[in-house]
Amino acid sequence: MGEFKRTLITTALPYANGPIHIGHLAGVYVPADIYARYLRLKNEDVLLIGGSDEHGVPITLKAKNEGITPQDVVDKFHAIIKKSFKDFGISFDVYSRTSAKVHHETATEIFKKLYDTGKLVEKTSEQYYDEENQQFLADRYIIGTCPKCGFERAYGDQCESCGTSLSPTELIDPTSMISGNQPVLKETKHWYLPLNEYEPWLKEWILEGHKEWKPNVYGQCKSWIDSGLQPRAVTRDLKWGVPVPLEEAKGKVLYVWFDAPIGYISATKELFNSRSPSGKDEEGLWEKYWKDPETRLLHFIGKDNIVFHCIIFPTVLKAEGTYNLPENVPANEFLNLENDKISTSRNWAVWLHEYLEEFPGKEDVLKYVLTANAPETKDNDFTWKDFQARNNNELVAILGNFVNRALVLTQKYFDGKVPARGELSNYDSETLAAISTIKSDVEKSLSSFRFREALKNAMDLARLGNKYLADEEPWKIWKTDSKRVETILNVCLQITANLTVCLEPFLPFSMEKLRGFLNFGKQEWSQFGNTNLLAAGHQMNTPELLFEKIEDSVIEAQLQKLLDTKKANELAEAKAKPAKESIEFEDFGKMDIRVGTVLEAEKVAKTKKLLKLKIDTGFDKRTVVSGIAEYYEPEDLIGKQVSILVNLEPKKLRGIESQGMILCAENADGSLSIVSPDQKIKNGSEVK
Ligand code: B3M
Ligand code: ZN
Repeated sequence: MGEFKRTLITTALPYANGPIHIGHLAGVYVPADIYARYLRLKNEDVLLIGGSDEHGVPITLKAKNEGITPQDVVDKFHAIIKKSFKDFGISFDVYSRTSAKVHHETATEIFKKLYDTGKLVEKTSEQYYDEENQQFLADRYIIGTCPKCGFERAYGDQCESCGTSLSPTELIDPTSMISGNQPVLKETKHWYLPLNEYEPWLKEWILEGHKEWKPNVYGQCKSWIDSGLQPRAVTRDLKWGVPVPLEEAKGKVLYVWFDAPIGYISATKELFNSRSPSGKDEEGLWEKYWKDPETRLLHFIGKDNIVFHCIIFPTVLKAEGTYNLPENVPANEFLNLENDKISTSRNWAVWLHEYLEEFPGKEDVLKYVLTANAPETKDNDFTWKDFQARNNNELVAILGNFVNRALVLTQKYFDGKVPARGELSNYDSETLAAISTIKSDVEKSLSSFRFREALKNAMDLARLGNKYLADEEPWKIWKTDSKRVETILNVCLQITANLTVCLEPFLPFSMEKLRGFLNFGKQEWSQFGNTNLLAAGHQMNTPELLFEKIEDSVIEAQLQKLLDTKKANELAEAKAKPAKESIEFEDFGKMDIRVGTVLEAEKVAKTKKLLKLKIDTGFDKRTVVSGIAEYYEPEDLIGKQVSILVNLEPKKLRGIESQGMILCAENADGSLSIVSPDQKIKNGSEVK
């Protein structure tokens, strides 16, 4: 590694407003984990840092929609995310969160230092303000008509229909999503990071100094810098976030993209606090990882985060003055799912916590597929068919098959004891020598963050073993030349032992299992290439299968699940539109809808959906059969006021005459919610 003594690996902090999906994994966490495990095997000093990003407008919007607090939202998802990472085996040294106290302190401190040393610029501008709720509106809180394409529900920062970036003042007919009113422009003061002043430095540091960065990363930086940098506000008029530590900034918080990357620093502090017996990192050990120039800083991120990690955060660190800058930012492109963009809101994803439940013990299979098909240089597609094929044709047929045959034959011929090698043929020697070649291939790929290629190179070791075994066919000569079989199996077992080192960063659960079969401890990377890892006479354990085939039915069930999602989305979309044609007022007037109170409620026998209700309509008491049994307990309905269509032709349902209909709203998932007046009202009152 040359000039560096240690490596600090950070992984993008996922927003705690949804669970983790395969796109996150393929883009960030799987490659970062492989890299961290690899360095650890090489005995290098390395930390893998992660945490949840718990601020920002999407989280406040979600909280508002669900009628809970932002803290509730992030508590829920932080727990789900943290657990799924742990179960999946992402080997974080720490997984923190940005609502933590240490983070608020750290972000505050860095802002203060920039402010105190005059690195920030103060500016007053006009921004949209909601007078009813007395608050400034974040860009995402404003919707209106897109000036470019005419889409009526464009957001203040972007039109999701045509993709144009917008500023809220460009929207036609802007509306506050909080009150539904038209917002007014009002002056507000914010603090800006003058990126423009850092342009010459950024040019030199990135465009001259980091030509080795991946072309997709370098290219994005270049186009940003070339199009001219503007000052960026680092504060916002919002309640949820890290409060701006200035008297004159009451009610303002730090911009989420200012505080989130600082989360990497806070998490490092949290790690060393927790490692100290006193609970406080008195020696300031964390600083070694952030400020010592002999530490190499790497940010693993997805492509949508490039500008923040390559331009904005480094500028913050540079302005602060005492921190290291990233050495590399190996950002990935996007992973699609079955030819469609992964989307949390449309539920178009393979969710990690669901995968772990549905495919127990198959963590490594997903890691393998996501690495083999990683979106390193361009967007890529995850398909369940490819998942199955890679499992069955590669993990089972190549790796599992080779290892299993080597181990089973050794059990059969030598009771599981490693046989000694006799004289080597040319082919034997070449095969053993190839192990070292493969090692240097894997190292070369990993050192330039080419994980797909590294995995392919690593799998070449299993291919090598498979071919060797198939060529030598020891089972054919066992009766005539058992000495030769000893040598062949010894070679196979040395390859197997080398596989446990070579594939450890990629398939950690499976390699642990394999070491169990071999009765063999975990080795350092330096042992990779050693052709005498297993001594003659070493007793191994009874092997089991390392991987198992995935049947068509399992894949079909996953495809069906996605199909169901598609259908549900289409249904929801269809329902969101004003579907029916317009009617005359008289048509509406024909319906006699009244407020009534439920007097009695009971399940209709032998049905799942039906409830029999007795309703007081103010002028009579009548029976109505309603299909709401899946959503309401009979006893909860008694005394509830409902809207009832009283002049509907009576109809017999399951032998009971239903005299009218209870009005319900239907949710996107088909569940029903009774429409009732929002205050007590006289029975018989007309709904109109
Ligand atoms: N939470 C955005 C994202 O998940 C953001 C990353 C923060 S990294 C400091 O894409
Ligand atoms: Zn548009």
